[in-house]
Amino acid sequence: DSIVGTYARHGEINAWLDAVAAESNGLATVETIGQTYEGKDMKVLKIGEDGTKPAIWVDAGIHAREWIAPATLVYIIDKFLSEYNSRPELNKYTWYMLPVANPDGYEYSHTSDRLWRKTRSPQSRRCTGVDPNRNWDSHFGEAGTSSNPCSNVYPGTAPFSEKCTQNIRDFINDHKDRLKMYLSFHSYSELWLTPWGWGREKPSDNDEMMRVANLGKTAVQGVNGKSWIVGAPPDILYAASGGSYDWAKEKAGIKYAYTFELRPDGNASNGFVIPASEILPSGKEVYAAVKKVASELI
Ligand code: 0X9
Ligand code: ZN
Repeated sequence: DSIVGTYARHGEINAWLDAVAAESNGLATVETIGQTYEGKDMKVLKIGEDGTKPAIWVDAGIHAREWIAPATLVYIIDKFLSEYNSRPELNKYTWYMLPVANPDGYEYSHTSDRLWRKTRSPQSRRCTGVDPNRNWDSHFGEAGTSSNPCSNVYPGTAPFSEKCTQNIRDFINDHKDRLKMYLSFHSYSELWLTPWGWGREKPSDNDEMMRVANLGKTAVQGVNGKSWIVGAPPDILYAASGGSYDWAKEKAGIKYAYTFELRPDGNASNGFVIPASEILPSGKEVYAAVKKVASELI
């Protein structure tokens, strides 16, 4: 039975990726891009032929407690597998999907602490974990971080101190010539975050970043009426350095790099914990947006 629409465990998601790839008649394959600190396999689903087409990367679950993000990406993968061959905006790309980018933290949020955010590598005698969305080599350790290893925004001792960010970095670097877009799913607040996260400076192609983001926002709105806010983190949320999408654009040279903050909206208190009945509506609106923006990249 399918895990689509459920908050599945990491092992269930990995097993499901293997199963859907095996049943896909060669459309999809699984690549293990490495292991985590605790030895868990990080599995990427590749959809479409590898090595020729332009490519798009999508990850979810960099933050452990943001369960709607992996669940939304699982929904999207399921839709892709049935619609990829018939939709030109999908099949002109090869897609690389990583539903759980921080498996150690994700499992810990299931077994021990529902609101765990970070990785699970020991950092001091008392405290565990690095914020994997502060651990990338883009303005490392600047705004929105803390040097206290017990903090939820502790960036680590150096960029890419964490196995999970290293593995993603290495895969992306191996494919960066073909990667046109980098998407990262977080929660919550219903935001479409444009570069840069680290400060108020804007990229030279900011108008194009905003054009595509606003098309995505409109696509989201068309499904369930949700009105996402589009903008750069320092303008609409808070500045945060060492983030994955900033690295993807600045260092890997992937032009279109966005972070989504999924359901619920920013008025929710403890919006990390939302009912599983939100997964399908979230999946539908985000799938519509991903399809729309994929047709718009130049
Ligand atoms: O703080 C974060 O990492 C993200 N918000 S969350 O509530 N999901 O933790 C925002 C990240 C925006 N990206 C960068 N600032 N690089
Ligand atoms: Zn997050």
